Amino acid sequence: MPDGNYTLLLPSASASDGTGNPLVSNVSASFYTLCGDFNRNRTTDFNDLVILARNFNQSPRVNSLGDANYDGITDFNDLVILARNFNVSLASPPSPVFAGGRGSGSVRITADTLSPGGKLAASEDGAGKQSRKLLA
Ligand SMILES: [Ca+2]
Ligand SMILES: [Ca+2]
Repeated sequence: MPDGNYTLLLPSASASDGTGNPLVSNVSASFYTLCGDFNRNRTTDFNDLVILARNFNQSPRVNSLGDANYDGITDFNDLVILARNFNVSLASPPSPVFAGGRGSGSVRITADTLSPGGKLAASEDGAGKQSRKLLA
């Protein structure tokens, strides 16, 4: 997986539990990959090199202990990976947007939000802020 920001988007209608109940709402999870970023601060720098050096030629090791290639050993191969990616920073991603655009999920309207003869207008702006207005 190339270095970068990723977002997993799971629309509520696309998954259900064992009895067929759909998800209550859309689910999203953001993550990133940056080879050599052992302390997970989105930058490969001297601090990552120190982590690698402290764990050099040791096993078993995990990524947070300098194992950049996930083979369980922190060694020269991991140092090469860090060196190739040294002093690289990865900016935080923008907010995730579902394929249908913001607001494509459902808006729950309950009886107590409506008055007899009233009409409820629900909307969402481009930044994801929801608003509801009772129309007379
Ligand atoms: Ca780092
Ligand atoms: Ca390794």
